[in-house]
Amino acid sequence: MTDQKRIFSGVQPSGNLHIGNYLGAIKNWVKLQDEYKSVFCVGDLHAITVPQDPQELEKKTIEVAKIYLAAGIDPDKATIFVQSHLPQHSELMWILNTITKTGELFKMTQFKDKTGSRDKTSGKSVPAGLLNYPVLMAADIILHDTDLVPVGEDQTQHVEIARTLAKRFNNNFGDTFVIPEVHVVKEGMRIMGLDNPKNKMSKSADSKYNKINLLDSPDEIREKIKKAVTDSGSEIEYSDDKPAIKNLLNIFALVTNSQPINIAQEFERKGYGDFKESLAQAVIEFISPFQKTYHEIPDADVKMILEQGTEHLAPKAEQKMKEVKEKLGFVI
Ligand code: AQP
Repeated sequence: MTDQKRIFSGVQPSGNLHIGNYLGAIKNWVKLQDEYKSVFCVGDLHAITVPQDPQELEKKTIEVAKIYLAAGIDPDKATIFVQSHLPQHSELMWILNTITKTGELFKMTQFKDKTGSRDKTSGKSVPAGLLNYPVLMAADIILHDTDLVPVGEDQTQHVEIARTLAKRFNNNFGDTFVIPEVHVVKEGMRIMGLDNPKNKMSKSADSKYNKINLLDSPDEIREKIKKAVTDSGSEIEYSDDKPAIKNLLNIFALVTNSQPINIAQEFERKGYGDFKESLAQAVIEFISPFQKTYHEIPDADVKMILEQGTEHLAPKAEQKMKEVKEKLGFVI
């Protein structure tokens, strides 16, 4: 099917994947792989925008790919690869850097969040890679002629930059790139931190009580949900006035395939204790089959699938870069 649309997305191996990554992104990919030509990367180049332990990074890279497979990404339908295995990502990023305005990057919410406590005014302690992260993400997306980018709601701003840069390159040098669209599932929304419903659940959060990892044991899950912050009062209500309970209800609904309002009604007359116990049970039941599959997949199989993914994508990526260089006037 030559006119099948393409999707591209990825996760950075920058820590333990959590249910926010799954519910906001990976779950959606599993559905979309039947409908679209799908490419999913493990974003190791993105991960090093903040310091990583090299041994951990290697381990996490395989772990993330294994999580994709355990979650249901089928290598017969979708291509999985490691970002750094295709040098064209970094090469295109440099070229896109030259048509990106620094002002466009300084206003990115993720950049502001990740540099919040650092010395932004002089930029002394802010790695340039953190600022240029969206340019690399734009290169990832447009290198593969992506039509749709399925991401969590927190990443929509970055897809917008990818659109801007693809359009700008096309305007300056002639039609080269497909203009990608963002694809966000409403239900996946933004899963917030268990320790603070104002910030999203995040791999790099300081506290382990921020997130439920996909590979957490049942005891860890129970402990984290027990410690999750709640709102003032004791009512279980699905309301913006109760952001902590709203977040827990969203998670409950997503893992049980139901509506948050219905769950709130079910627990109307019960206390936080009962609610949290039931939520922990629901999360454990949701995660257990995934974990069983995960532990059955050998690392060697993952490595082979990643190698095949790179081989599959390389010829088209090389061709695209040749076109880009010709348009720029590079001697080929
Ligand atoms: N809390 C979240 N709720 C819904 N979706 C989320 N995603 C991340 N956090 C949530 C989605 O997961 C995909 C992969 O994210 P990423 O690894 O590229 O980086 P991220 O968005 O920066 O995720 P983290 O967990 O916060 O990682 P760190 O802490 O390393 O930066 C994306 O589609 C994202 O939308």
